[in-house]
Amino acid sequence: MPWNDKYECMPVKQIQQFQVEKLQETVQWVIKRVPFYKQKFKEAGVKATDIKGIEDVAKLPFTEKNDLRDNYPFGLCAVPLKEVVRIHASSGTTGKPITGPYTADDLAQWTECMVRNFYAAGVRPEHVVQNAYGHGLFTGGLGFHQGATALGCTVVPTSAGLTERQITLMQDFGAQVLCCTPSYALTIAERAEELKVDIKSLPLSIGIFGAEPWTVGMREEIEARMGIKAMEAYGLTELGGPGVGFDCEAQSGIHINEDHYLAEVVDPVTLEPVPLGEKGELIFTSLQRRAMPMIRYRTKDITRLYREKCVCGRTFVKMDKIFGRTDDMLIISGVNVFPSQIESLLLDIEEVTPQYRLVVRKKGYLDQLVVQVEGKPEVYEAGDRKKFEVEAKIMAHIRGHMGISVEANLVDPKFIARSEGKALRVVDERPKQ
Ligand code: ADP
Ligand code: K
Ligand code: ZN
Repeated sequence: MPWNDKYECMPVKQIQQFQVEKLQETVQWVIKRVPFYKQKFKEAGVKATDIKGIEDVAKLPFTEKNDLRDNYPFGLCAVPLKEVVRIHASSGTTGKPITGPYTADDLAQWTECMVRNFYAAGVRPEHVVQNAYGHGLFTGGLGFHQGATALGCTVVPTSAGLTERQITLMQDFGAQVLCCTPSYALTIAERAEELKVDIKSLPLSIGIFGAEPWTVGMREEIEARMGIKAMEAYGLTELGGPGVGFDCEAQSGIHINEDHYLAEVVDPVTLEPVPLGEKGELIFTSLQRRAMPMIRYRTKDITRLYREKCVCGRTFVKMDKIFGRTDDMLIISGVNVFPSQIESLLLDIEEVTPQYRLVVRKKGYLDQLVVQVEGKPEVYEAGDRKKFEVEAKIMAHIRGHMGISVEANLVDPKFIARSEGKALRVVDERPKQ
């Protein structure tokens, strides 16, 4: 049974009707309170009353990350600061940060979404939850904290980093649940192996991982090395943080909390809606947030949405694992390449570890992709010939599946920086234009 079956199992027609009502409310809310939206809706010539059915969302203007940057810090805030009880922020890699303000009701909304995430992952009040997401401005730490606390779990807020201490506390407190990014889970697994601590023999049995793209291959790797079920958490600061979507025991797609978030997929170039089941850019409209609601926010995440009867009983629409971000897409010899495609091909090769990095360089007029990956210890022990053989194997595997030529480099053990949060997968060494 889901945590909140009234909504999580609501018939599709009914939940869509609910979404239409909440969408009208949200549109009215922002038009009245945020000059930016008032102007945008005026330009687009739409009013809240134009929304009659769920498909009418397509009449509304999009919101982009730059709109948040341009209106930093509180230009998109729909309530006076005295009604704001928390501000999170996302650093982003370039330019100004963006802010995520919350009213008290927004915090409750977020907590509800996170409790559903924990519950669907199999977490129960009697569990000890080690929360190794970064605590601070990043939404991961406090979002997971609130959800596990509200569920009644025993929460251990380790935050990210100090990996050996994570392992010691995991043994001492007997955590059944670990929350962190998938790349940090791998860092913890590796450190435990080096310390000869067998995580598989510990009580740990559930991981809730998210905040960065990871492939099914990576999930299987983490599950095998830690002896756990690795579950998914999806979200972004602009929509309030984690809690937008989560996976269930079927582990076959991420249910979107549809009573709180209206999801669409559009063609990233034409911005036209694509049919259910087709890949494109994911767009979200928040339906119950008040401090900074988002209208048709362009996530830059590429995935597809689909509806199917799920074994868990939830009726919420599902999305595939995030394939990549339009930001991270590389164009190599005219072919679009997402880091996740390389990741899943590397995980097929038994002689290498999942520690990798992609370096993009300019070679003449062409972009060249260098895949740096660490091999397993046996490869280095066997000498240079074995190393060349594995490199050739990687290049052939990638060429065979993607039709592109890359350079593969087996780098020294520990060459790739270990992640404690979001892993850096792509290093762009091309001259800035
Ligand atoms: P920033 O934009 O600074 O990285 P956020 O924490 O808001 O800060 O990041 C949100 C982004 O993280 C999403 O848009 C998505 O690209 C990625 N993300 C979050 N959860 C997942 C997940 N489960 N799978 C893949 N990507 C994810
Ligand atoms: K175990
Ligand atoms: Zn399900």
